[in-house]
Amino acid sequence: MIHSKFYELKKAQEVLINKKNTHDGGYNGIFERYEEPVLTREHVPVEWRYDLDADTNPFFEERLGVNAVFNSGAIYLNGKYHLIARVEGNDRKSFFAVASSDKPTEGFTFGEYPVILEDTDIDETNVYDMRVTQHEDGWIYGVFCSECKDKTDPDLSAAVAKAGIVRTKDLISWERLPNLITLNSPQQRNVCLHPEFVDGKYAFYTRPMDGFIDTGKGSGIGFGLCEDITHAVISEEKMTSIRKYHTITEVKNGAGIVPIKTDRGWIHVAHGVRNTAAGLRYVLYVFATSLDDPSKVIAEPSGMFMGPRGWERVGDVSNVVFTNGAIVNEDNEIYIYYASSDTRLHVASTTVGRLVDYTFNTPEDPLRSVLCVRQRCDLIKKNMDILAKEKN
Ligand code: M1P
Repeated sequence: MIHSKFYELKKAQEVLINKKNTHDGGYNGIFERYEEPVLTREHVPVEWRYDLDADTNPFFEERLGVNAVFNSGAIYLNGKYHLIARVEGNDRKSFFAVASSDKPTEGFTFGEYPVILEDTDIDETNVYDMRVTQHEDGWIYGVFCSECKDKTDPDLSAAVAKAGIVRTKDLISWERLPNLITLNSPQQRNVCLHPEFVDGKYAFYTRPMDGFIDTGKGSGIGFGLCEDITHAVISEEKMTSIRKYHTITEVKNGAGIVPIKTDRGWIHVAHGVRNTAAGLRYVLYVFATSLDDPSKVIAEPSGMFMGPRGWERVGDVSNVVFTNGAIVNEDNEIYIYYASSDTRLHVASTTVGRLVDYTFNTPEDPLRSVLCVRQRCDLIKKNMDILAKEKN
């Protein structure tokens, strides 16, 4: 007989999954945050964590616990919202799992099994952060970080990050393709496939890195083309959004969501990292690239689009917001799925119109305090004139 606790846990989980999610009441005109996370470790099916056999689990103990559910790819298919989440076991290894819902902000339930990746490399130890691209070639691609121990370095934490590639038509069976090779960058993380061919080739946003954590000479988000995605090799990476001194991207930045096509350009929501006395701080920022040349930045609003707030600041890796997935539906609503502190997954909503307005009408960072004050005083003066006029 199955332990009664199983049914209790299932019931509690159902309540959690179906809990209505509403805006948190904050206002900036740009996006709305939702109060409840869309995925947490409590959303992971009980059957994935417990052994239901009373003989082998008489105390109904959790056997394979889950520590966190966070950085998630996202795709909208046949009217359903799908998240391809990073699920991290208590053993620190991550894997991917698809959770789907009819609604963008609540009701996400995992499928029967996690994503089964083909085991192509005995040295691959961890996989995480899949960006899911519906490509114009008809496939859905997932590009993720594939991590191995750096055997050339005796330091036990030394690792090598590469970009793994899979493709699917149904989010159930996934074909593994060889990892991306970037001839000029020894390591890659935060790689994202552009949804359209560029000059007849597959186009990737990359993040050249000298080391596993440090981007080193890597000056920002790169862009490269390859002929054949089944043996993807990029021989040249151009820079798109670059890191800048004393900005939110000073330490590193990386591609986030698959860029959203608008009539003004491709809009990217990426992450930027700065150092602080309390450690690294990760925020989201926005930039746009040209429709004619998706490597060319044509707008970059100043500063952060979204930073960690309130309880989002606390988790396994505190002071982090991170995104690798967003959905645009047929009503031009945008749902950005972002994780906080490498622990849980949230959602924020906006619209194509509002995001375009933010991207192209928010002033750029003038990069020096004296110019920032001038920028702000110009705004205040404009408003004072409007208020004075209103009074008369
Ligand atoms: O811990 C914060 C994030 O760190 C990494 O991002 P980046 O490569 O830009 O430093 C990623 O491992 C990401 O998963 C994680 O959320």
